[in-house]
Parts: sequence; structure tokens; C-alpha cells
Amino acid sequence: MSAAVETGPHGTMTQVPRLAQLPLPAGGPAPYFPRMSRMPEVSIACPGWIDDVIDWDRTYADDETRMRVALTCARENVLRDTGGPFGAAIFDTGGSLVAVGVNLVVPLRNSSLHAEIVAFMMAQACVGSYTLQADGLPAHELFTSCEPCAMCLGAVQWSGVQRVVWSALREDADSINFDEGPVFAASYEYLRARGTAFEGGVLRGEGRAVLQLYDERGGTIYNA
Ligand code: AZG
Ligand code: ZN
Repeated sequence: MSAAVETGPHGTMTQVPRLAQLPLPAGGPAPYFPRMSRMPEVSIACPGWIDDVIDWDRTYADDETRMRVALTCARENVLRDTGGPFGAAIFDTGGSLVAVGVNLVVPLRNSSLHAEIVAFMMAQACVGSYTLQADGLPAHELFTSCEPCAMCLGAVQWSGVQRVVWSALREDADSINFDEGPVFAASYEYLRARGTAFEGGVLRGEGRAVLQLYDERGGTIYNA
């Protein structure tokens, strides 16, 4: 299915509608409420260079090919100064790329915008469901350039992904002073018992190199 092109507030934007087949919640897209509070509306968008470096239409057959998407997002995010040294991608088990995320904490001034969280948000928007395990959907997998932190591992449970694969290890993030928070062996056991599979260290050298690149460029370690 081809990508639709829409004119949005920032000009012409390419949308990725391939999996947006589920009905939107009653009320349709935002604004959901007849009256909005004084709180700001928070909107999240990924930088436009993503569409220049990612091939949305091919099939990603194996773990290393899928991981290279997450690593490309992480590396380009550093090189283009659009956020922290982390990238993530969500595939369905047939190897279609559903969504990507990059770390946007500093540019969007939002501590929750780790690459994995952005990828979950984007994937759920693409499929039109708050869970990637909704009826009628294939299984989904998260590939991330670095082992998930405590927040992102928690989000895995409710995202609906059934497998998580990472490149750099927690200790690689620690080595440039990122604090990844309280993740315990028991955290993984809990999620495994509920059906999530985990695999770490795929192309670890490349994930670690992105972290080192960020460090060498003097990138902000915002959660040290
Ligand atoms: C982080 N760790 C991961 N895995 N991803 C991010 O976006 C992060 N930000 N800070 N630590
Ligand atoms: Zn995280």
C-alpha cells in the first residue's frame, strides 16, 4: 500500500498509513474533548530526516537487518543534533517496519521521550490502537539501540510488543554516565512469565559506538 501525503501544520508531511486499518476511538482524532483545559497540548513529531534514511517499504527479514534500522536512527539523531544517542524501531513478525522512534528528551523538553517510548507512541498511532496486541494485528517486536531503561522496560508490558531486542548493554550507557534506573533480573522474569521474549547485544559494538560518538561530541547527559 502506498504512503498518503497530507498537508499538515508544518507543510507537506508523508504519513505511514500501511497499518492504520483499525478504527479510531469514538470521537476520532484529537481534540477528544468538547472543551480543553488550560494545560498545554503536547504534540510529538519525529524529525524529517527519518524519511530520508529509512526505507519504509522493504521487508526486514532478520534481527541484524532490523537492528540496523534502530542503530541508524540513533546515530543520525546524534549526527544531526536532534536528540540523545538512542533509536528504536517496531516491526511486525513478517518483517514490515511499523514505526521508529528517536530520543527527543532535550529538544522537546520532555523526560519521557526516550526512543522506545516514542516508537511505541508512533506504532500505536499507526495501527490505531493503544496496544500492539489488538485483535486482528500480527505480533510486534521492539528493536532498540540500547537496553531499555526502567521506564521503557515498564512501558514494554503495556505496549503489546512480544519481543524486545537491543544492541548496546546497560553498562555501555552507564559508561557515559546515563543512569538507566532500577531494572532487576526480577523485572525480566516478570515480563518473561507474561510472554515477552528478550535478547540483548545484537550488533553491540555499533550501539556502543553511537553512545561514544555522543560522548565525544559533548552531548547532554540529561539523566546522570
Ligand atoms: C536511555 N536508554 C534508552 N535505552 N533509550 C533512551 O532513549 C534513553 N534515554 N536515556 N537513557
Ligand atoms: Zn528509556
